[in-house]
Amino acid sequence: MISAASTHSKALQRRAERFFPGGVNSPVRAFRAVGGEPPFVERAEGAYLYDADGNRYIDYFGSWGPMILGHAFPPVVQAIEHAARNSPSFGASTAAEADLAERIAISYPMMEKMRFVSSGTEATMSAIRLARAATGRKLIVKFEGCYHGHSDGLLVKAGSGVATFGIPGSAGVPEEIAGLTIALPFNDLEAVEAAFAAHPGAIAAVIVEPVVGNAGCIPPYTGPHDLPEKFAGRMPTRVREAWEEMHGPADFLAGLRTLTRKHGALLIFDEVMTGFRLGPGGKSAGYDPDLVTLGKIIGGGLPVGAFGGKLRFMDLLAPLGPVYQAGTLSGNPLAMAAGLATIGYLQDHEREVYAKIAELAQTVALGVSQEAQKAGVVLCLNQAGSMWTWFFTRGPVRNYSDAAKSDTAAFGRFHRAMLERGIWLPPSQFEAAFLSYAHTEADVQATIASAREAFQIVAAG
Ligand code: KE4
Repeated sequence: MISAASTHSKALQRRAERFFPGGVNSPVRAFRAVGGEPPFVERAEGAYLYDADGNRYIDYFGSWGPMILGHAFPPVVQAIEHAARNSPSFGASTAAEADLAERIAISYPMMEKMRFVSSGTEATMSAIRLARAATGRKLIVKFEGCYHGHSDGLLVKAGSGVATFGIPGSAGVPEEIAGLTIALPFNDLEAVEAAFAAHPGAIAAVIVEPVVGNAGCIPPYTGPHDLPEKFAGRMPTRVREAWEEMHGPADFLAGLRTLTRKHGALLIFDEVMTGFRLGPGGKSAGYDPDLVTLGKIIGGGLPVGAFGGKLRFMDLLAPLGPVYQAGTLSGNPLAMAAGLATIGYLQDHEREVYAKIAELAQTVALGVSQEAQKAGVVLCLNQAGSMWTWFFTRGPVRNYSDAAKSDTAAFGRFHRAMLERGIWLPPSQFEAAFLSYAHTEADVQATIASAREAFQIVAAG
C-alpha cells in the first residue's frame, strides 16, 4: 500500500503552493475533486508513473490523452533528442511542419489546410474566430459538459475543470461574451433545432466533442436506424418522437451535420481528445465537419494544437485573408518531431495498436464494473474505444445533467483507495480514463483486483 501523498510529495506540494495557486499549473491536478494531496511525478515509463518517493502507479490518464503509446516511447524520445540538438525553436518555417501535416491530412482529409498552435485552447479559440469571419455571424452553440479549453467564449457551462468545481462558466468572463454562446444538452437534436429557430441567421458555428470526454465519457447517439438525412431537419417534433420511439434516437452527429448545413452554420468537431485516440481519423470520418481541432496526441506529449478544414475557410487566415491568428511557438520543431514520431507509429501500426488498446480498455472497464456490481456499488460505464468513465450513478449517462447525478464523494473514496493501491485514475468523476499501448493484461488484472478491495471501502461509506 502507498500512503496517500508520501512525505516527499507532501514537501513538494508545500513548496509548490508558494509559487502556484493551489500548487498547480492546471486546476484538476490539485486533486480537489477527490480529496487528499497529489503525488509528485518524478519520471514515467511505459504504463507507469513513479512519484518523488519512488512509488509506482499504473497510469490511467496518460497526461490527459497524449501518451497513447506509453511514456518515454523510444521513437518519440529519440525524435525529440534529435530535434533538440538542432535548437528547440527557430520562429521560422521548417519542413517538419508539413511532414506532420501530411500525416494528419491522411487521417483527416477534410482538413484541406491546417495551422498548428500550442494548445487545444488556441485551436478552438481560433476555429471559432474563423467561423465568425466566414459567416459574419456572432453566436456559437456548444454543449453542456463539453470543454473546449479556457477561452472566454467557451467557458460557458464548460465540463472539465469547471464542472469538477461545479462552477457554471467562470468568474472574469464578461456576460457580453458569455451571452454569445448557447450551451445546450448533448445528444439533444431538438434543442439544436430550437436554437436555430430562435436565432435565425445568427449562429456562426456549432462546436462539439464528437465523443464527450470532459464530463466523463459520453458517446453520441448513433441510432441503430439513423434518421434519413433528407428528413433530419424537416420532421415535425411529434413525428420525430414517434420515429425515435420506434427506431431509437437519431444519429446525433449526423443530425448536427444536417442542421448546420441547413442553417448555414459551420460544424466544428473538437477532436483535441478523440483525435487519433478513437482511431486515426477520430470521429470525423463520415461526418465531414467544416473545421476540426486537434491537440494532445498529435504532439506526442509536447505542447501542440491544430485547427483545419475546408480551403474556403482556412484561406481567410492571415497572411492570405483578414482573420488574424499567430503564435511564437506554433509549429515548434520539437513538438513536430514528437508528433510525427507518434502519428507515424500509430498510422504504420494502426490495426495492432488500436485493436490492443480497445480490447484492454474493454477488459479493465468491464472487469471493474463487475467488481462494483459484486460489492453492491452503483456504477454506470460509458466507453468509446480506449477512453471510458465509471460514473457513480445508475445511468444511463447521455448528457451532462445525467453525469452530474453521480455520487462524487463515492468516486473520491474509490479514487483514493485505488491510488493507495498504485492505480492512478483521473482525479475527477468528470474526466475520461485512458490506457496506452504499453499497458499489459497483467496491469489490467492488477487494476481489477485493486478495484475489488476499493469497492469494499466505497460500499462501507
Ligand atoms: P488544452 O488547452 O488544455 O491543450 O486543450 C483544451 C481542450 C480542448 N478540447 C478538448 C476536447 C479537451 O479535452 C481539452 C483539454 N482537456 C483537459 C482534460 N479534460 C486538459 C486537462 C487540464 O485541463 O489540465
